[in-house]
Amino acid sequence: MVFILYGNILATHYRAVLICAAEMGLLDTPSFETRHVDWKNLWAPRNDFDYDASPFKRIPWLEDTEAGITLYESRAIVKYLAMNTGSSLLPNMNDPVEMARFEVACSIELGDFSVFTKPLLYELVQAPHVHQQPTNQILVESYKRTLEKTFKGYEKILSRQPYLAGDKLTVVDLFHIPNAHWLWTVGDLPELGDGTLLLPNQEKVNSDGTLPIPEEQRDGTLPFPKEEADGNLPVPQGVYLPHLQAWWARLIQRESVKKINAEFDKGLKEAEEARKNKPPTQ
Ligand SMILES: N[C@@H](CCC(=O)N[C@@H](CS)C(=O)NCC(=O)O)C(=O)O
Repeated sequence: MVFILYGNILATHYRAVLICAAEMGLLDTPSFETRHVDWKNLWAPRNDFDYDASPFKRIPWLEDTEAGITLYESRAIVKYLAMNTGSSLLPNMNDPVEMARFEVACSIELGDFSVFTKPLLYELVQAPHVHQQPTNQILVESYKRTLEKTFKGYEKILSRQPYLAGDKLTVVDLFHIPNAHWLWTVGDLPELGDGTLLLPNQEKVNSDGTLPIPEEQRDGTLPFPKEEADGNLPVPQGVYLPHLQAWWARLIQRESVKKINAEFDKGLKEAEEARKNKPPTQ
């Protein structure tokens, strides 16, 4: 069987599939190939685009040459690859409780996380740097405020279990990485930590990998940034969400994640060089 994945390393959804494929041990095997898609092919008004492969003219899409099918939608692609490879990154499909917990996690990833991080990334990165449009600060503030609430919910979940669907890593944890990583590296997701990859003090970690609940939170409340004297909420520097930050540190340090994120960093630098060297348009 050969899977051919079409995309571009700068595309967050393509990167999510690559990270999961790396975790499944598919990379650098004869069963897995990638094909670069230039943004021009997506954005230019061309009629020769293969809409059967990707009806919304977006990346990624996947061809399975053996089954003779083409799939789009990154999350569906990942689940398809995981089923085909018997990956442990999926729950046990015959266990209704495991499946339900996994579905809950998939639902919050899409409905509470990606739906806000994707447009936030657009406002902070793509609008100013790719489309030469001003960043809409009102939208930025509103996405960030909603994400603060999302991350407080994540903190509660992750204080009970090490991963979003339960005790083990699943694809849904990995789906978060591209958007979160890009925003975090540009400094706009302080909830994930200060960038120094704080790993929890090993002796303080519970045997199941979770962090103990700190003394001051035993009453079940979460510390919330207090209002500044001028009535504004402070920039959430040093936000104390230790279980969320430990989860993030665990994810970001996985070999597969480091490898694909390094390819992304390289792709970003190359794109920046190409932009600088482009002759100015008349
Ligand atoms: N829901 C889709 C979203 C795919 C998507 O938005 N891809 C972006 C790149 S990350 C794209 O192709 N953008 C080009 C465009 O919309 O013109 C998925 O999960 O695959």
